[in-house]
Amino acid sequence: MRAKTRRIAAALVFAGLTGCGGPSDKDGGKDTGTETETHDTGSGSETSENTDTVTDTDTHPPDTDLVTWVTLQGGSFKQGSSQGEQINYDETPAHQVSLKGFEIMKNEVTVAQYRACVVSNVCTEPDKGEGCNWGVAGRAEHPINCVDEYQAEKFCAWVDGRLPSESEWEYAARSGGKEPKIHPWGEDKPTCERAVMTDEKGVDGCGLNHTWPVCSKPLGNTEQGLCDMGGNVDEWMPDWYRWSYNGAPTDGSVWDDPTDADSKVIRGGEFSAPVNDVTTRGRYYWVPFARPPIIGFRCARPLSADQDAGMDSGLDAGSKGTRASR
Ligand SMILES: [Ca+2]
Repeated sequence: MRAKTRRIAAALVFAGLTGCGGPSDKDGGKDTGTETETHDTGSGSETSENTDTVTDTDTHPPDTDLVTWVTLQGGSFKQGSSQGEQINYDETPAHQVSLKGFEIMKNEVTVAQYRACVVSNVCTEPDKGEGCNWGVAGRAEHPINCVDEYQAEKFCAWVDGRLPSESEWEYAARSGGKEPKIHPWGEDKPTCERAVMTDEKGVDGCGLNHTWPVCSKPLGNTEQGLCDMGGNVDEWMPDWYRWSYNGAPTDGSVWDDPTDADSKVIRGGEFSAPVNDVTTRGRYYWVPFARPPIIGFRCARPLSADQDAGMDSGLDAGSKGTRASR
C-alpha cells in the first residue's frame, strides 16, 4: 500500500503542476538539435553523433524491423486475484476473461525506437529533465519515459499497433494467463536478478537510481521471452482505472468508459518499485496527460488473418511474430 499511496500523492501534485491539458498541450518542438550519444557496446563505449535533425515536414512509416513482436495465442484465463490472495483490493474480483490471440512487443519501447517516430514527424518529443531518458547520452536502449498516454498511443499507431488492453497485458505477463504466475518469471520473490527495481539496500534502479537498457534481466522474462514485464518502467494501459474489476470487460477489450474515472491504468512496477509492486496483477494509475519518469509503454496489435488461421491449426504460443504484410 505504501507505493500506491505515494503514487496517488504524486499524481495529484503532478496534475496540479501541469494543469488539465490534453495531448495537444505538448505538441510542437521537434528534436532539431544535434546531440552526442554514447552507446554502451558491452566492451567499452563509443561516442557517435545523433543525427536526428528533422529536415522536412513529411511523415515517414517505420522500418519493418524496428519492432520485435511476440505472438500470444488466444485463450481464457482468470484475471486478477481472489479475495485473500490479493495485495490490493483493486485486483479483485478475479474474473474469467477470454481473448483472441495478439502480438505484443518483446520490449518496452526504447529511446531509439521512439526517436525514430519523432524524426519521422509523427511523434512529439518526450519531456526532458530529472529522471527522463530523452536527450541523455547513453540511454538509446533504455525505455522511453516521460511520455504521456496520448504519446504512447501515437507511437503504437505509427507501428501499426495500439496499446495492449489491461487484460492482454496481464495475460502476456502470465505467459498466456497461467496460474499463479505472481511474477512474470514465476513465484520467486522479485530481486534485482530478475527485475530493475529498488534493491535490497533501498536504492532505486538496482543501485543506479534510474532505468536500465531494456531486456537487461533475462532471468525475469516470461516464457514467451517478453522482457521487463516486471520493473524498469511502468507501462501505460489504455484502460480507465477503477478501484475494482466490478464491471470490467470479459472479452479482453479495453475498459474504455471514462465515467467517474480520471486516470489510466499503469502496470508492472518500475525502477523505484518495492518488492510488492513487481507483480503480474498489481494495478496502479496515473492521469493520462502526465509524463513521469517511472512510466513508459509497449505496443500490441491483433493477429493478421493468416496468423489467426495458423493459430487455429496449432501454432505454438510465443512464436516470434514477423510478417511482411497484413
Ligand atoms: Ca516494465
